Amino acid sequence: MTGKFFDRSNPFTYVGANGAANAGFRHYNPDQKLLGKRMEDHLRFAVCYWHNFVWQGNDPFGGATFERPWFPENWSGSAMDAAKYKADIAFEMFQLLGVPFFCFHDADMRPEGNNFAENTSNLQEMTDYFAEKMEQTGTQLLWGTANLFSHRRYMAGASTNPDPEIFAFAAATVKTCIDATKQLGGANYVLWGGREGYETLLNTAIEHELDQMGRFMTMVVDYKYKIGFEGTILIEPKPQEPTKHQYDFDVSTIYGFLKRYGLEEEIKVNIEQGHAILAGHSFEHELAIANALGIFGSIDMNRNDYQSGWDTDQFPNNAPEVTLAYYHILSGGGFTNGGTNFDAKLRRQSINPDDLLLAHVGAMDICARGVKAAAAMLEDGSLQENLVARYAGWKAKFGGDIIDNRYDLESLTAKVIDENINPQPVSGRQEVLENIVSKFV
Ligand code: XLS
Ligand code: NI
Ligand code: NI
Repeated sequence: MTGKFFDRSNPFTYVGANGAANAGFRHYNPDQKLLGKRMEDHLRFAVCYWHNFVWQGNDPFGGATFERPWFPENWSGSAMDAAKYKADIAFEMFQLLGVPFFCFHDADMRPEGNNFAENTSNLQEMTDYFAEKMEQTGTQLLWGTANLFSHRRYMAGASTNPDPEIFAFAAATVKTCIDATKQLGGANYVLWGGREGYETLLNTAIEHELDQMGRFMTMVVDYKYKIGFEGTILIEPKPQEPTKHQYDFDVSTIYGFLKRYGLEEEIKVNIEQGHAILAGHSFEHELAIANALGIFGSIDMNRNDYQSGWDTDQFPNNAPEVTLAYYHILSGGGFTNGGTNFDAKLRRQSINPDDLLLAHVGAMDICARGVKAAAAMLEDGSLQENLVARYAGWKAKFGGDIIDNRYDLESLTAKVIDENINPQPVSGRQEVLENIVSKFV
């Protein structure tokens, strides 16, 4: 049931900054040290299973374009054998790319069963198969997740569904996926609320749905402790698509949700570049907010098409954007359990197997270029120094006293009058700071 899929057998290597495009990595040099840490350990790259090995190239106007041998219409054996062959190809790709991690949904790795029991036994068989492949190749799991949005049972949501039986089915499915993630030593478990939102308020009880989602998340956290899963639980914000209004709109909204349900110490965020844009933010805005609120976890490094506005999940290729993202990640101390997942898919005309590989090579390289620039910006320290100088008043006695609650409105008013306080504006120096960034990108 095999047959060669990729035309290559040697992994891509670092070819240096003068190497030809598509010959290998021009920036990604795993062992190179940045800020005292290996580049590979800063970036913690992961390849996603779904867009690479499951998505067939459909768009709203056309069907499959990719014709992979493991797709049902091209496969003559059993669905389980197709899933195993697909896994063989996936792990071959992880090795050719030299990525340390991958990510999966249950629905990506196992054939869909006719009921919950079949789904679970299919998942278990594939989890055991993945465990063997991971053992053989050394590839690790960044995160696992459950697909609670594709099947029609979830059309009105999973944990926020009006039907408690669907809530139960979703909860049971997540339990099996956390079990699989734990078995495979996953560093995180992700919850993306694909259909946790609504299409119309005419049929939606928002407060009820939020309470259901809070209950669901609490069950997930309780179960994590019960089984001793050591990974981090992450929620992935996205404002819309597929539902018109999604509850996990952005990082700030998620923080409010976590606070309301007492989960802010338990759950962090997996921030996707394209979702940040869809929410009307920049990626670095979302990263900076997550750092400020103490809930930064991991990233999905895939971008949108800026003209169409859709979540097109394209591979990253914008050096300044990627640099600013890693600048905020490194400023916050870098990844711990998290990493850089490419939740990215090819354009549907890119049908050659080699396109899959080279898309990732380019994406890894642009991230390496970004993280090198970000590390250089931190080492240079000018931006940091500017920040310290800008807020210096708050470190001095007067600012410190305000923060320490030594003043109220009346005593501040008295001080302004007594000391004739008449502050003068100072420059924000935005262009000067942008010029500093340009020096490194
Ligand atoms: C979809 C999301 C999804 C999550 C995992 O827009 O990005 O792919 O990352 O369910
Ligand atoms: Ni997405
Ligand atoms: Ni994503």
